[in-house]
Amino acid sequence: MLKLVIGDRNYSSWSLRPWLAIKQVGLPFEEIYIRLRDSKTRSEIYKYSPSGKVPCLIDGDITVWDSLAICEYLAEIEPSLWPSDRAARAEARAICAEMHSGFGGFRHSMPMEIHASKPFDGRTAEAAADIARIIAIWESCRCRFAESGPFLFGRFSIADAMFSPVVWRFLTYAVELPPASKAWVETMCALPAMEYWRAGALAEKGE
Ligand SMILES: N[C@@H](CCC(=O)N[C@@H](CS)C(=O)NCC(=O)O)C(=O)O
Repeated sequence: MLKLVIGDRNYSSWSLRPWLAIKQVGLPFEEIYIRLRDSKTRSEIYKYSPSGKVPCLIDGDITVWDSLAICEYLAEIEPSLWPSDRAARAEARAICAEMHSGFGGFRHSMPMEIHASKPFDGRTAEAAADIARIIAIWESCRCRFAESGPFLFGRFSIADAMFSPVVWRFLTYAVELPPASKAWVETMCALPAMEYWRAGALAEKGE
């Protein structure tokens, strides 16, 4: 049985990505939850993850850390996690890599905080430029793949998983969206797995 080590649902945007991918393809897995920002966090994470960070996937004697590497591993088990068309797959990989390595201004000044409503916070010039680029990516995908389904490349893929924390951030910081992007955000919010994650984040607040 696969084991996925994750952090807080409210804050751990990196954990959400592979967690959503694994839920969407319905692979059975055991979830190991580690509370972040606690005196034991570091030692607990190092029991599983050599990088000292979550998420981390354990499959028998194989350990995979880092969200994108975990998603790639899941796609080896379940290839439908990437678009089947080579050009679409290349583009999906490119935007996932861009998400994984970029948008530092946005990620730094507008962190994932599902509990919160902060409509006026976080809009540095760098964050605004990142937001514009993210919306351009979503609009471009939705324009071209709308006929194949409601996700970025039609059916659900790792691209949706990699951008899933941005959904919560845009709601927290009340980012306005053009219609196609708004529809994609609504599709994502309606996924039972996303609802489950959000409910878990809200429950953490009461702990
Ligand atoms: N590049 C990594 C980033 C992972 C990361 O930064 N994880 C944070 C939580 S979201 C973490 O484990 N922090 C350790 C800590 O809070 O002690 C990935 O994609 O998985």
